[in-house]
Amino acid sequence: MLEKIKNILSQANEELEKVSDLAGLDNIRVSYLGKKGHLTLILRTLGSLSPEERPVVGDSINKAKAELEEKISLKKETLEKTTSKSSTKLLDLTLPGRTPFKGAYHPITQILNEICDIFTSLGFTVSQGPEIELDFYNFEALNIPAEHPARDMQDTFYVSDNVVLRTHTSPIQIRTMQKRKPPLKIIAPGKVYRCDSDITHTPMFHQIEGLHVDKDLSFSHLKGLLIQFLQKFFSADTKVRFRPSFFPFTEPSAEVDIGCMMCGGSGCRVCKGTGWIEVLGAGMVHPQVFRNVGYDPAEFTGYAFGLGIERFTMLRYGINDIRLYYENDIRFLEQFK
Ligand code: FA5
Repeated sequence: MLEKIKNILSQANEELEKVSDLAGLDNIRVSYLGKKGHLTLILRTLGSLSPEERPVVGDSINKAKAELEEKISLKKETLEKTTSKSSTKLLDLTLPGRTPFKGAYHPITQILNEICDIFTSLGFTVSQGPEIELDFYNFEALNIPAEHPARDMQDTFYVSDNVVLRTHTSPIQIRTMQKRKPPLKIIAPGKVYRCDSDITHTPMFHQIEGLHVDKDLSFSHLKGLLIQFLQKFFSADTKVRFRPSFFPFTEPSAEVDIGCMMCGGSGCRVCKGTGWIEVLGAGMVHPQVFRNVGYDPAEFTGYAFGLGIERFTMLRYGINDIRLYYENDIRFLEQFK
């Protein structure tokens, strides 16, 4: 019996020498150490041996099993190393590449760019200004002195007594006019902040300001421009109306509405039954604003307007909750690729 165990072991060693892949190695393991393997079967015959032979043969089988297990595990390590090296060599360069993940602009950025493109095609250039703004530019120079009730129109985040997070993009009008002489024709896109939050208002949102200053500009220039812009952005048959309104920095002032595209003007939830949706504020630059920046209101006239990008994006895509833009839910954002 001991001789038989010796022969099985030397046979296994020979096979281990020759084996060159992991599948072959596993076959050797199963044929010697598996349930029906050579060594296992001998172990099962122990019962038929005499009490004197049993411990000797048992010990020999256990040693043979341990020796074989160790050799198999060493061989496995060697084969794993060479297999991983050869798989690098076998890299198939003809396989198609992995498609890279493609990002996209946020819907707000897409609409902001689209609106900027429309105005730049109409001769406007882009101006920018700081988001943390002095009270002077955000309010005073725009004809909104301290304690004036118009300050309540916008709920302001104060950084200090004299410094605010800008509540609108109108301060960029002042900064630009201080730096440049007319004629000027600018748009000013950017983030603005108000202490405001519900399904149509967020504490941070985006506006685009427009300002055109020259000699002999009138309200009809403003009307013509905004009708052209709104029909280009929404559709050529969009109805536009101007409603008298109030802004301290424009006189006269107007709010501009478009015919509701959801109900075609018959009245629905979106337009609150009126058939109209307010989309922007506008007016002729107030003479006091010109004086505040050193322009002569007898020589120059100008018009200005301001619109909210979130509102335009909601109308374009039929979105009914503004907060969706800022939840960073990839399932929502991916629809705008
Ligand atoms: C203004 O901010 C004026 N500066 C616009 C202006 C410029 C008028 C130049 C005249 C001349 P108003 O407060 O209405 O106006 O805001 C403009 C637009 O911003 C609104 O029509 C609305 O679409 C958007 N808006 C206002 N508050 C929020 C908010 N909390 N979240 C999202 N959008 C808002």
